[in-house]
Amino acid sequence: HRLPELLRQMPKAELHIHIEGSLEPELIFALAQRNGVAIPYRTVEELRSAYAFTNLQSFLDIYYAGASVLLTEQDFYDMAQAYFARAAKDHVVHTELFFDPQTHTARGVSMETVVNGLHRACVDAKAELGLSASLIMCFLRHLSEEDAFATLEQALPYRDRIIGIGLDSGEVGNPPEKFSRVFARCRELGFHLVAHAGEEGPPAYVWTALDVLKVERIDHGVQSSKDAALMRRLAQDRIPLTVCPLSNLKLCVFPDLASHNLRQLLDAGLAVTVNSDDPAYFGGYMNENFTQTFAATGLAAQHAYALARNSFEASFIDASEKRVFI
Ligand code: ES4
Ligand code: ZN
Repeated sequence: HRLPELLRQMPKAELHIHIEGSLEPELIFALAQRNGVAIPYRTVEELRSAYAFTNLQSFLDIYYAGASVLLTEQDFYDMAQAYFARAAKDHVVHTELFFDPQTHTARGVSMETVVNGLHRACVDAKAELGLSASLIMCFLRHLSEEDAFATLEQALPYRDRIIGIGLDSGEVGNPPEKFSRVFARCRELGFHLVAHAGEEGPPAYVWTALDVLKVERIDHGVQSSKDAALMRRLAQDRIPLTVCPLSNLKLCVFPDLASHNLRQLLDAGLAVTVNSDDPAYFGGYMNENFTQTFAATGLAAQHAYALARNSFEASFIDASEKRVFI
């Protein structure tokens, strides 16, 4: 059929992908063996069968355990390289990767190891796949703002390899304003700013991500449809939402894809994008997110064009280069 073919073939940017969430069970096992790290699963199938989530926290527990096999610069390179190869097949031509340094520095892996491995994979992706890729460092919101400040300090020697700062991990009980001081500092340093908000948390967290943290994009933001004034604000200011339909499905944010509010957000004039979030855990990369969501919600070709255009418009590509895509 023509619509799925359009969805698969159209060039697109992916703006919401946690690189640690692209670690497939096969690679987790290979790295565990390479590094002599013990994991509490005997087989790839046993690990995959543990991927039955009821909410965000039930996923995060397994996601952080999976990341524990990453030790060397080559591990980070291999993980990112596998993602880039897979994304290129889905006609992703630009991507902005989240990474969670605190997950690694807490285990004694240095910031240098993490950033060097990921950055080298970004450079090679451009040369070998024609895929442009940049890095967004996320603070873990279940940890303290003091811990985020220490992480920022460790990252400063690599600031020219990091385009932006994000906020992720368990949302409810950890509102954006918990990180107001460190985000103000990141803003002074000239980083782009984004934050997860309104994934499981209330519209109030989207408001404070915008007005206190002063982020340029909202990651997820699907709970915004519960607040009409917030919807008007997002539309008026064309604040991008990086929506992740299969993630929302697997974490039970919506009972099924047909109930997803992607169409409602688009129809309200919001700058919505479609993304994969943690594709190894949520059962699909970019094209699966597009084809399954379009099939379930009855979106059409004009929505596909809008979503692709939005993904480039919402990206942190330089304005001069952006014109090539839009
Ligand atoms: C995440 Cl789906 C999601 N939400 C919040 N934080 C995350 N980190 C990785 N995936
Ligand atoms: Zn996310």
